[in-house]
Amino acid sequence: MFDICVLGLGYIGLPTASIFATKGKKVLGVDVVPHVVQTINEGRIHIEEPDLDILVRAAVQSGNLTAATAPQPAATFIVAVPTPFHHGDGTNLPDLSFVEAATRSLAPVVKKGDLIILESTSPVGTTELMRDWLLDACGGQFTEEDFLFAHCPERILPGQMLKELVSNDRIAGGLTAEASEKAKELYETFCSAEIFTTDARTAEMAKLTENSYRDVNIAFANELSMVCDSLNIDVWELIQLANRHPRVKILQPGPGVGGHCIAVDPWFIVAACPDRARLIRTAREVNDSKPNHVIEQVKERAERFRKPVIACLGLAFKADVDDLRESPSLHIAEQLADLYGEELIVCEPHIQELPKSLIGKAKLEPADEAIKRADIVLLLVDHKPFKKLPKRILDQRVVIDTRGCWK
Ligand code: SAJ
Repeated sequence: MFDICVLGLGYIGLPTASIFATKGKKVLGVDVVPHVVQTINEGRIHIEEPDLDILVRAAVQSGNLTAATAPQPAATFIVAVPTPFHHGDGTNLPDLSFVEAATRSLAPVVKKGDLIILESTSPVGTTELMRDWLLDACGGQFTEEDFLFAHCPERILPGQMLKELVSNDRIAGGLTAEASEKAKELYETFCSAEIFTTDARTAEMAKLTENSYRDVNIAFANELSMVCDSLNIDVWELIQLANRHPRVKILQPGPGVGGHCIAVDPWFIVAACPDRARLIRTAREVNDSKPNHVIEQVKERAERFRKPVIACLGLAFKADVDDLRESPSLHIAEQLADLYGEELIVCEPHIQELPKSLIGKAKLEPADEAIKRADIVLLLVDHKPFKKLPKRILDQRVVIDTRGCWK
């Protein structure tokens, strides 16, 4: 029997399963995609994250981590599957189908006393739903006293996951006090920071609150940047000066907010309390409106060229990662490709091939070469290599720097 069975071997499940394995736990990692399972069993990885390859190889070589497409009996089950949203009528609604499927898939293997943990970021009440789904799938064989359920959200920052996995404080929110304690003990295996116990609903809301807090604060910066464009004020200088106040700490504007967390999780609060979560909804709308603002800026500056050559620097959703999913920069590049066709050059040091959506519509080139040919240089991601470019190569170019990278 396994100590831990982790369902979902993505950005959260894979590092979590691997770190438990390197701490001596017998871990089964489960993913519904056979290719993912095969890759991991070969000691390799299917996603990019600094040093994750080393951790997974060590975990697999130790014999403590194996992957499979279906769960097997274990003392603890950790569900770390995606919780996206689907577009509802004027709002966005959580899609819990992956959590439900993963939970129901446990029915053939669970036994009395098992600890079942939800790690996926989820709307308030999801841990209770998991309990109901599992009991239902078990067909009356068990009661709720037979299992321990807890929500233990992750907080790790893409790009620094392995460090943060160990050093970030965590929250363990059980449906019972015993479940919270058992979950806390489990994460103490590798977490060197504090683990706070609470109830499941508070833990669910805490995770949503953290990402909404950041979204609201980025929205403030993005709104300021749009206001400053109208008032002809340099927003970067403005923020730098305002932040000299001892109680002001404004975040940085950008081309929009991407990734799978900050642009998603606030909707779970809005969906639960649409009449009350007004600021959170507006922040989402402000951040989602930023890519169009950038496109309008480009259109305005491109008017004076007959056939403007535009270089887009960066496609990733943030600096120094290769993740293009849910990236406002990619969205902007796609829109510009439709507007300016072949004359669009994209530069992304973290990829070797153009993403599918840009194939045949734009060219992928190193930044220095692209800038040489460009009339307009649009900086979308503040990757380290872009920051290091010599300023003089931007002379005589129209520069739109959405990140304040070259200030
Ligand atoms: N961004 C700005 N301006 C800023 C900061 C960020 O425009 O001043 C943009 C980024 O460019 C990016 C987006 O926001 O498009 C999100 O980036 P991020 O680095 O703030 O966060 P993520 O999405 O990589 O990770 C977040 C983290 N949450 C918080 O910092 C509260 C991380 O700790 C969570 O674990 C992760 O979401 C998650 O999985 O929920």
